[in-house]
Amino acid sequence: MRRLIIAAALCMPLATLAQSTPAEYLKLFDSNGDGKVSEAEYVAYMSQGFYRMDTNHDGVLESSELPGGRGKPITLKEFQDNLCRQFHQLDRHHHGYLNAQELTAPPQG
Ligand SMILES: [Ca+2]
Ligand SMILES: [Ca+2]
Repeated sequence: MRRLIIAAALCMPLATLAQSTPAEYLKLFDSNGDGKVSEAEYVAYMSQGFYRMDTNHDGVLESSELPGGRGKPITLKEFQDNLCRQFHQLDRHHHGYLNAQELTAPPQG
């Protein structure tokens, strides 16, 4: 649970939500332009936050690289596993893709 909170804190791209429409937001993720977001696209986009914070590029966010300089180290694999779980939570219709509405829906507990 704690790890999910950390992952959420790392998801800086969400901040762009405030100044763009759901359709514009979806385009940030939709690298193949088919109008929907696959799991791979979701993970690739959200992983940018990890890469930005991994200042020594070793594939692990150490405590010193985490917000506030504290917390449990997290590997890229753990981070992306969390993103996959988030993707499936957002994919309400379970068709393997997110539309703009699903992508921008508030997370369910
Ligand atoms: Ca796509
Ligand atoms: Ca690192």
